[in-house]
Amino acid sequence: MAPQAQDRAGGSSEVAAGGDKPWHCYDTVFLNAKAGMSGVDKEKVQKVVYEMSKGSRYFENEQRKEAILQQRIEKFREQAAKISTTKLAETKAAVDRRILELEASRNLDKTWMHVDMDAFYAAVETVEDVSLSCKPMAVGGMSMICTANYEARKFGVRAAMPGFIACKLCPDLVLIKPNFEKYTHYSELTRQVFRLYDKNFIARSLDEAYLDITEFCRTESIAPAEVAERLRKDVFEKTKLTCSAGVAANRLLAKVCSDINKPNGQFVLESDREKIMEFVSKLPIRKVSGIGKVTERLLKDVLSINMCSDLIENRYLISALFSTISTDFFLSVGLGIGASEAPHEEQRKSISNERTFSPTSDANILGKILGDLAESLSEDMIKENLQGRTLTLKLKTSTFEVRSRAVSVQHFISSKKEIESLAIKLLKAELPISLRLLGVRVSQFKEDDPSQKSIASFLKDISDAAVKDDDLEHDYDEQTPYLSDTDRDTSCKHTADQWTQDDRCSLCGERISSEYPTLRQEHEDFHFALKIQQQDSVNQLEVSKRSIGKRPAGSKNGPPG
Ligand code: TTP
Ligand code: MG
Repeated sequence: MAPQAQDRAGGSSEVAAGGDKPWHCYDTVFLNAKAGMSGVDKEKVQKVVYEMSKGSRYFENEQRKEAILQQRIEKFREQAAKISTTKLAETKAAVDRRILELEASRNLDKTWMHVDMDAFYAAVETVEDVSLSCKPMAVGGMSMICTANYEARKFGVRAAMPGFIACKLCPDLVLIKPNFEKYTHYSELTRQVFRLYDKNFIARSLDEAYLDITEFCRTESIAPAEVAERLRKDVFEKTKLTCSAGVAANRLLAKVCSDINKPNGQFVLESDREKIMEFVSKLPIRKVSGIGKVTERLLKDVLSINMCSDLIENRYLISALFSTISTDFFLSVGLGIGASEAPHEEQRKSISNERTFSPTSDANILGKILGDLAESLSEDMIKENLQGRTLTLKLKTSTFEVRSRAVSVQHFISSKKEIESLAIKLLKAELPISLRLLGVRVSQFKEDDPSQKSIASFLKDISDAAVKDDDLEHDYDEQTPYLSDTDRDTSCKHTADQWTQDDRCSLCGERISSEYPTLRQEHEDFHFALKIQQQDSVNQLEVSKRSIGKRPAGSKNGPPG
């Protein structure tokens, strides 16, 4: 199937301006369709999402972000308008040379497979309770769901959507609390299979991995499509879970391919230059990992770049507008060359770690979280032999405002002590503050060339200096609000004693067992959801109550009476 055939809901650039349908202007991650959502009534979903979120802090934050993005688009437009034909002509020779270099680096001898589990968390829950198999179901809570099964996706329910909106879209939705231990266990089982095909496979998250199957195809004398069939069968036998696979000459394309025939399917893109060029000519830029909402909007709205091949058609303009490193990335995408093949692209620019938690302004708790983050970041850096000079602290306030604060030091750091002390200093300057997320990032590695600007820093340069929001830097995470890998593994690890001081909800007096700290978060989320829903009808309130009542066995707290 051609990638275009699967094109899903578009960004707000595609929607008409508000008018009597204000929801048309509200573009949020909840509207980005995932696999299994192509038949969804987008208009209906958009309206429900708009009606149920308007007035909330999340909604206000989305509007603020949209306004900032508009400003950036305008600045970018002005910048583009200033590019003279002389300037374009000047870039011509260098760009054409670069294209030749990139072409020369194209490697069609490798066969990469990207494997991605289908509706992973939901599928694991279903394996353990088959009665869920025919019901619309999502894993998560009233404030946020991690994923939904394909039955629920038909209603527009998707990952990162608040559970109370999902319940409105699909009143029979069953909500299951996440159990990360289970997902890690099943992930390990899938990895045991991956190892048989490529012992050096690259795990990207709990549910996806890249495998270099070149050697396997050669030694077993079988075609890539057959390897994909075999691997998917092996994964199923081991786990009773289905997965989808994409095969191509590089990782970038293999990832795009694994999504084409989801769920329980596969797509093989032949390692042939012409076939690849044809494929990218129909591939919307947003499908490429690394091109998020912001980059998409800049390229689409200002430069009318929609498909990956348009990046090549507009190569001189791109080169005049973007840094060398970003231009390289865009050209590689336009040529269907994996970033790893393009010289200089493999190098890692930063390493980070972040955690989401219940909003708190307790400086001791914030300090403790920073200590934990510094420790695991330091461990990762030591494992990867990285040392950096810049420490960035990311903060998300309880009102969803994202800020970042950075400090650069003379020497290179990697120890927990150094990271923690710099991060604490940055945090102290912000106190008092109520936060729901903290993150630490180290960059400016020893081997970095500071003259090379990343796309994020470029976009930052053209942005309003007064704007402190670092969302652009997290363009890749534009599927946010999202539990990053780190969050997924740790968000349930609040120690019970954080809550023992107060085991009654201050809002409704409900007793909350300190044995189940995550239930407290759920409970608080429920109040948050109720607050937003007060603007809606009583019926909607009933829907939420029914849904929260569907907690799995073992949950001790029901909805407040
Ligand atoms: P995905 O592979 O993006 O989604 P999925 O496996 O549930 O569905 P499919 O691949 O069939 O489209 O993510 C893998 C898991 O990561 C998912 O099961 C739950 C978790 N996750 C979150 O916690 N938050 C998110 O926003 C997303 C997208 C995923
Ligand atoms: Mg998946």
